[in-house]
Amino acid sequence: MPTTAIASAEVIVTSPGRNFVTLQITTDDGVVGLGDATLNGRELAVAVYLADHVIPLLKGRDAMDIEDTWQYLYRGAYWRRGPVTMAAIAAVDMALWDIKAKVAELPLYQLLGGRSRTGALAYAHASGRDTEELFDSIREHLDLGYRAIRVQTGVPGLDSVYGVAASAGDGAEEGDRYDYEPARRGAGGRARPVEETWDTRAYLRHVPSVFEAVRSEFGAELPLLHDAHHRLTPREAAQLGRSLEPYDLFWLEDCTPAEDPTALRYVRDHTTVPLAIGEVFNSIHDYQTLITERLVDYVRSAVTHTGGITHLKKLADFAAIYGIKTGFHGPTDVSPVGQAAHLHLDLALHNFGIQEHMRHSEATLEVFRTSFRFEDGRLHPGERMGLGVEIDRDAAREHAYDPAYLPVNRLADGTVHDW
Ligand code: GCO
Ligand code: MG
Repeated sequence: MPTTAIASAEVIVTSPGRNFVTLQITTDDGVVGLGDATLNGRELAVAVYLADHVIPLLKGRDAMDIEDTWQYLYRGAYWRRGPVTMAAIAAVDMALWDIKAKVAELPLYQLLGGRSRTGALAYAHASGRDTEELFDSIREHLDLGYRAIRVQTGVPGLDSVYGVAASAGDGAEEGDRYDYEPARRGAGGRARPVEETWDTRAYLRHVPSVFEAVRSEFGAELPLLHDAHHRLTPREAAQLGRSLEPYDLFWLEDCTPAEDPTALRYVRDHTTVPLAIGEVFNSIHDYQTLITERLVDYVRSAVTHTGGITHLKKLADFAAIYGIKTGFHGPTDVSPVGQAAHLHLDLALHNFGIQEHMRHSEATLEVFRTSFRFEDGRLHPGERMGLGVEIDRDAAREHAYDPAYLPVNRLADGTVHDW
C-alpha cells in the first residue's frame, strides 16, 4: 500500500449562516484533503450519496490517482451526470487535488500550470429595490475595491425580484441589506419555499432605463453584468439583449432556460450582447453545442456542481479552443473550499475571464479558514499548500443543519415560472 492510500473519508455538514457539505479525505500518512459538495437546497441528498455510495469505494485507493478515481466514480456508477452525482464526484476530486498539492508541498495552482496572471478580476453583486438604493450599493462595492459590478434591480409593481437583497429586518442574513441570499432557512425542518410573482413585460420595460441611469452616473469604463436567471423566451432575451447594447455589458447571464442550447442560436442571431451561461450545468457535455457553435462568450459552471477541478479544467480547455472564456459561479452557496478551487484555476487558466465573488459571512469564515485574499478588485488563492482552506471541526459542530429552500416563481395567474 502506498502511504498516499486513502485511510478514511467523512462528510461534514455544517450551517454557519447557511448550509455546507464538505468531504474530508485522509491518507494513511495523515494528509488531509477537503472537497465542497454543497448543492443549495438539496444538501443532504449529496451527503447521503457520498456516505452510502462513494466513501465505501474510496478506502484503500491511492489518493494520487485522481483521473482514474474520477472515471471510476463517473463511468463506474453507470448512471451519469445529474447535480447530486456530479457534486459528490466534485468533492472527491477537489479533496484529491488538495492532497496531491500538499504532498507536492505546492499551492494547487502550481500543479495546474502555474500563474498566468497576478490575480483574478472579481465581480460583486450590487442591487437595489430602486435606483437610489442601487446606486448606494454600487458605491459601497466600489469603495470595497471592486472593479466589476453585477447590477440587479427591483421592478415597479413586483414585490421581490431575483438578485435584489432584502432590506434589513426583511429576512436579510446578518442584517446586511446587500448580502443577497435567496435560500430561506427554517428551524426544525419547517422551511417552505418562498413564492414570488413575476412579470416579464414589466421587467423588460424597466431594466434598460436602470442601465442607462447607472452608465450616466458611473461612466463608461466600469464593467457591468446582469443575470436574467433563465426567465426569458429566446425572443424576449433577444429584445433585452438589443435594448442593453448601448450600455456595453460585460455579459448578460442565463437569459433563457439553460437546458435548451438551441434557444441561444436565436438570441445570438439577434443581439451582440455577450452571453454567459452554465451555473446549473453539471457536465462538459451540456456545453457541447454552445461551445462548438460559439453561442456563448463565457462558461459559468461551478467547480462544485460540475465534477470538480478535473472536469472544470477540461471544460475550460475545450472552451479555449473556441476563444470562449471562464466566469465561474461563485455565490455563497459554493463553500470557501469550492471558491478556493476556482481561484487556483483562475490564476492558472489562460482563458480566464472573470470570477464571481459573493463574500462569505464571518460565521462561515470562522468554520472555513481560507488563505485567499481580495486586493485591488482581484482575488488571489494565496500561497498555502493545497487549496489553502482548513476546516475548524469544533466550530463546524456548533452550527446544526437547517433546511432551506430556494424561492419558487409564479406568474400573476399562478402559473409556475422559472425562478
Ligand atoms: C449567481 C446565481 C445565484 C443562484 C444561486 C442558487 O449568478 O450567482 O444565479 O444567485 O441563484 O447560486 O443556488
Ligand atoms: Mg446566476
